[in-house]
Parts: sequence; C-alpha cells; structure tokens
Amino acid sequence: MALDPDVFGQLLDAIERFVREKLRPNEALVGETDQVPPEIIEQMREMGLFGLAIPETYGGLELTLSEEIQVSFLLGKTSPAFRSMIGTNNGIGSQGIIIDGTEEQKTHYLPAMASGQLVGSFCLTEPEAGSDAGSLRTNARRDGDSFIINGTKRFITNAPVAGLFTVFARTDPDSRTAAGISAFLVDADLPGITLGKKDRKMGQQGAHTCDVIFDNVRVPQSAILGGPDFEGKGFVTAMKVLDRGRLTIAGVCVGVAERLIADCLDYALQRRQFGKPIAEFQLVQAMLADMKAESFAARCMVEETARRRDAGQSIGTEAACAKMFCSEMVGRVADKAVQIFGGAGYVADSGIERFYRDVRLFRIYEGTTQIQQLVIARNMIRDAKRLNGLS
Ligand code: COS
Repeated sequence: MALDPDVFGQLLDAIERFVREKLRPNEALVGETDQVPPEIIEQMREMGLFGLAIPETYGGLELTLSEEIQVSFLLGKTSPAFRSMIGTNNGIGSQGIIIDGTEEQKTHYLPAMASGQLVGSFCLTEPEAGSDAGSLRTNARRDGDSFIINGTKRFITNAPVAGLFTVFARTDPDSRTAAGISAFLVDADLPGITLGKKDRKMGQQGAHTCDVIFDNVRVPQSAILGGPDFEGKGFVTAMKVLDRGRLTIAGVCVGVAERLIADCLDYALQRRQFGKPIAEFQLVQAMLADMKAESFAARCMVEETARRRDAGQSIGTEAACAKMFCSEMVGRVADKAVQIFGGAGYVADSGIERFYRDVRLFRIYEGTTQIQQLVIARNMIRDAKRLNGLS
C-alpha cells in the first residue's frame, strides 16, 4: 500500500537530512573504527528505517517497491555500511517471512524486526556453496516433531548482531540440488549455534559478516518458513527474496554513483590546473558525461523495474538486469571518480578510495554479475521456448 504522498515526501526529506547531517559526517569514523555509532543505529530505529518494507499490520511502513527504491537512492548517498544495518531487516532477513511465512510467523517476528529490536540474517551461502546455492550441504534431519540442523554458513551479513536466522538446509537427504531444501526460522540464541570471527573485508567497514555454525541445533517443525507444507520449497523462497533484494541493491548503486558524481563535479570546479578549473577540460568533461549518462540509465532501469513489480508483474529478469547493470555501472563511476580526483582520490582523506573499495562488493553479493547474466539468459531462452511452443 502506497503512503500518502505528503507523508512519503516528509519521510524522504527526513532521510535526506539524516544522511546529510548525521551519516556523511561519520563516514570516515565508521571506515576507521569498523563500527556504526550506536546512537546512529538508535536514530535509524526511531525513524522507522528498519521496517520500511514490512507491512503496516506488523508495525512497518509498508512502502511499495517504487517508494523503497527512492529511499535506497538517498541512503546510497553515503557509506553503504549505514544502509547495511537496515538492509537485512528490509530485505533478505524479513522478505522470506513476508512472502511465504505463516500468519503466526509474521506476528511473532515482523513487529520486532520493524522496530529494529530484532535483526534478521539470511543464511544461504556456505563454504562450498556460493553461486551454486542449490548445492548447499547444511542439513536438517527430522527427529520426531523436530529437525536437527548441522552445517556452516559463510559471509552472513549482520550475523554478529542477528537475533533470527533464515537458514536454508537440506531436508531431503537424497537430493543434491535445489529440490529438497527447506527454509527454517532459527532463533540465534538456540543451543548449538556459534559465530565465527568477523570477516576482515576489502571495504564496507562497519557492515559485518561472519560464519554461522550450526551444531545439532534442534528446531520444531513449526520453524519451517511457511509451515510444514513448505518443506522442500525453501530454495524457491530464497530465489523470490533475492529477486527483490537485487533491485534494492541496484537502487543503492544508483545512489552511490550520484553521490560520487556530485563530489567529482564539486572537485572539478574547484581544482585548478594549467590556469583553470579541471572541469573546463574536455577529457574531464567526457568522464563526467559518461558517469552521468550511465547513472541516469541505471536510475530509469531501477524505477521501471520497481513500477512493474508494484503492478504485479514478475521481475526476475528485470531485477537481474538492474543488479548487473547498476553494480557494474557504479564500479566504473567509482573508478572514474578516483581518476578525476587523481592523487587526492587515491589517498584516504577524500573518502573516494573508500567508496572505490566499498562498491566492489555490489558486483558480488546477492548474486555475482555472472549469475545475473545466467538468470537473464535462462529466462530469455525459457520465454522464447514457451512462445514457440517448444517447452
Ligand atoms: N522465482 C521463483 N522461483 C525460482 C526463481 C525465481 N526467481 N528462480 C528459480 N526458481 C525456481 C525454479 O523454477 C526451480 O523450481 P522447479 O524445480 O519447481 O522448476 C527451482 O527454483 C530451482 O531453480 P534452478 O533449476 O534455476 O536452480 P539452479 O540450481 O540451477 O540455480 C541460480 C539457479 C544459479 C540462479 C541460483 O542458484 C542463484 O541465484 N545463485 C546465486 C545465489 C546468490 O545470489 N547468492 C548470494 C548469497 S545470498 S546474499
């Protein structure tokens, strides 16, 4: 349900001000300390940012996808670590419950996630199962009315602060593929769950990932996401969640690109070489123009995909196109930003090198560029076969 336009406008204004006044001044600190200050997280809770995409009935703001990506554009205008704090609760940590959860699961978990009291994490990736998510080895063995989960999950965003894990585990011991995987809602304080040490990453300091190890973790049958009828259907839930998540990441990429372009323009107008601002040199202008055109194309793509999804269309192909194009685009933009800043872009003080490192992740998580290509091409071929009566 869309918010009243005035109310939504006020929300965007408040977020824009928050980014400008609170988040941007703390970017360097977060980069250096690898920690988002607790008072900022508290302010995010108060603003309702943890529940942007959660239905109003469960305490969230219930933004449409078109509205949510406008927020992504704004939050992209600062270090991605800030958005990552709220990223899982609005995306992969809650969407499984919203899309396929039972009423009881929604009532139990979503209000606490919307308020930010409970952080949700998505446990799909494993040491031996990254892009080939369907080959995961974590297993959930039935034992009477319970399941016993064993396995290790890797690079799990927000795991160090999570209270709830959506865990994808194989319930059919005879299957080796996507079939036979179930999703479980697992409270983080259950006996048998341990966390690995925080990963030391190339960028996005302040956003934390680590291993989550499940050693004979007993959960009731009611922990299957969607209830007993969803046993063996967890992989499809994961894919539906990722379709949506990929678009919001694309939105963040657009925001970061726009931020970098604004920084480059400011710098190019101030920085003088050969007696004039470097913005007056055509070779610098060419870089600025390419950055602008690409980021504008990306913005249009994200907005159109969100519109289609809000109109009830399935967006698997479009979300993959957007994730691929926007994440690659922001990589090129960040590279040109370093070039325009020159030496100042390579040293830490300008913050440009930090963004250059931060944006590298966008081409990897929630599906690499190569996985997006595979999804796009597979869907094209499937649709063409259907059209021609070949399948
Ligand atoms: N929406 C709904 N259902 C989907 C779907 C989607 N977007 N994509 C796939 N499915 C369904 C398929 O229809 C199929 O169901 P049926 O067996 O009933 O037909 C099932 O899911 C398995 O799909 P598929 O055969 O395509 O699975 P594959 O093992 O070949 O894997 C890819 C598909 C590669 C696309 C998948 O493993 C993937 O997305 N990998 C990347 C994982 C990822 O993004 N990891 C990031 C970590 S999470 S932050």
